[in-house]
Parts: sequence; C-alpha cells; structure tokens
Amino acid sequence: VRPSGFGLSPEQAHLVLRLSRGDRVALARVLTLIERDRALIEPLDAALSRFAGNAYAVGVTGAPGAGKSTLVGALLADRLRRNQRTAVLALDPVSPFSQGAILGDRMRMESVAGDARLFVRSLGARSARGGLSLVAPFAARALDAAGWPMILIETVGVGQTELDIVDAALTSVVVLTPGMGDEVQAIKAGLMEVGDVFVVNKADCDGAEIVRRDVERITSAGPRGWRPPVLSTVALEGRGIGELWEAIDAHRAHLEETGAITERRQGMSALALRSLVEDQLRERLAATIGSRRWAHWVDGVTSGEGEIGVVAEKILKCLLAEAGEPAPAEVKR
Ligand SMILES: Nc1nc2c(ncn2[C@@H]2O[C@H](COP(=O)(O)OP(=O)(O)OP(=O)(O)O)[C@@H](O)[C@H]2O)c(=O)[nH]1
Ligand SMILES: [Mg+2]
Repeated sequence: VRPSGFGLSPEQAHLVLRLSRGDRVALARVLTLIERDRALIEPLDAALSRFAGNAYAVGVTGAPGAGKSTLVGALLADRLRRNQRTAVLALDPVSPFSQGAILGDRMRMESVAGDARLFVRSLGARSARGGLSLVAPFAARALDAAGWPMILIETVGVGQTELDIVDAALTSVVVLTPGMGDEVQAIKAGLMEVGDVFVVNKADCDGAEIVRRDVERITSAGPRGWRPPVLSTVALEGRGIGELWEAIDAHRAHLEETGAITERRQGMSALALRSLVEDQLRERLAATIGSRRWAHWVDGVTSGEGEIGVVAEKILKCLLAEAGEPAPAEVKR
C-alpha cells in the first residue's frame, strides 16, 4: 500500500509538502531522512522533484584546512549584505558546523541564528551507506525543492568520491593555498580538471602569488571556451569575495549562454543515477554473500571447478535478474 502515491507514508508526504512551502523544520527532517534512510531516497526524490528545478548550486572543494568553510562564510556574508537567500551544505566536514559557527567573527551569533535568509546544514555522510555521492545530489534537490535559490556545497577534495560529487554543483570552485607543492598536489588529486574557478586562499601568506601564477599557467580553455579564472582571496578578512562572486556569476552566464548548462544538469542526473544503481548492486551483493548459493559459488572456485571470471559473470547476471523482485528466501548459513 502506497498511500501517498510515492511510496511515502502520509506523514512523510506531508513533510515534503511543508518543505515545499518553506518550512525549515520539515526541510531539516527530510535531510536527515536522506542522510540516514537509504530506502527513502527514491520515494522522497520523486515527491521533491516536482518542486525543484530553480536552484543554482556552487561547489567549494579543496584540501582539508584550505579555508573552505571560512570562504563559504564570507560568500554567505556577501549574499546577506545584498539581502539574498542562501543555503549551505557541508558534506562530511571534519568539524561539523552550525549557522552561527560558519560565519564566525564575521557576524555576531545572534544576528544570524534564526536568520530566515540562511539555511546551513552539515551532513556526515560517512554513516550513510552509499556515501557522499549518493547523499549529495538528493540533499541538494531537497534544498532546491524548499525554494533555496543558491546552494553552496562544501566538500573536501581528497579522493575520487569527493571529486565525483563536484557533479552535484553547476559551478565548481577549487580552493588552493600557498604552500609547498600545492599545485602538484592539486594536479595529483585531479582538482585541476574539475575547477571552473580557482581560488588561492590565504593570500595574506607567503607564496600566494607564485601559486596563483603557476595555476594560471596550467589552466586552459575547455571545449566550450571557458578558461577558469584564478583569483586570490583572504577569506578570513573577506578580501576578494566580491571578485569571486563575479567569477561565479560569469561562469553561470557562460553555461547559460553556450547551453553547456544542459550538460551540467545531465552530469547531476548521471551522478544521482549512478550512485543509486551502485548502491542497489552493492546491496544485492551483500544480501547474496552468506547465502547457500554464494557458498556454492565459492566452493566451485576453490575446487577449480569454476573459473573465477565465469563465476563472477554468473553472479552478476543473477544480481541483475533479481531486479525489482524480493530477495529469494534462502537459508543463510
Ligand atoms: N591566514 C589565513 N588563514 C585563513 C584564511 N582563511 C581561512 N584561514 C584559516 O585556515 C584554517 C582552516 O579554515 P577552514 O575554513 O576551517 O578550512 P576548511 O577548508 O573548511 O577545513 P576542513 O573543513 O577542516 O577541511 C582556520 O584556522 C582559518 O582561520 C585566510 O585567508 N588567511
Ligand atoms: Mg570546513
């Protein structure tokens, strides 16, 4: 029985409705459901999608400690000054923060706590099965459906998963800092390929200009003619933030004018889709491991009766054939 028509309980369907009307408590609860309950992601997204489609998401990625949160706080403060509404999603932050904490000294706590123009949320996606790349696109969709026109997504850019989730944003800002071999590190981490705008933060520290010039030297125009600008900021003091917004706006305009925004949106859908499929395959495999037929397959490989590649192929076929059907009732060993 699917009372809501989306596979949600009536309460959950009502929650989505409240969210779409701007209810912050409902939004927070939906984000928690997305973070914690994998099974609810698909029905929630189906219900949310009819309210979504108007938000613009900007990713802020960089090494731990690069100043991403400080930068996001400065970007937020700038939007507040212009009376623009902004949501922040911090994915898997080393230190989770609240709305007050992210703005730090920039604004007195009491002036931002409960400010209706801001919504800040960190998601510790490590606990969720499927991880960051599964949670990110759907959490962004929830913020979109809740009517937030601008979503800033902070992610630590260290591994492949983190690089994948830059697809959850339309414009990716890569944050670098002056330091030994920073440029080399960024190249190694694959950050150079994903940046639409590069920022050398901590420009008050030695060597910032060298890094900026080095990075500028290796950025080049992509197929659509966008050459990522390389900016300097001192996030702590709010320096260079106006220029950063200008660069983000220019990239957005570029995407819209060239039609490349469609490709970016496809990238977002692809990320969401791929994460779901991966998660389901992983889930089915996990359900199979420990079953009687699994033991049979393992025995076959061990005895040399079955070639491992052939058996693996067979298992994959079995997993795929189970699509949409309840798991076979097998006796677990
Ligand atoms: N000197 C200087 N320090 C900065 C600047 N921006 C940030 N910091 C400092 O750098 C440290 C890390 O800043 P965060 O904003 O927490 O960095 P982060 O990239 O969000 O870090 P994680 O989320 O832990 O990966 C803090 O001590 C900041 O005060 C800057 O422009 N100049
Ligand atoms: Mg941070």
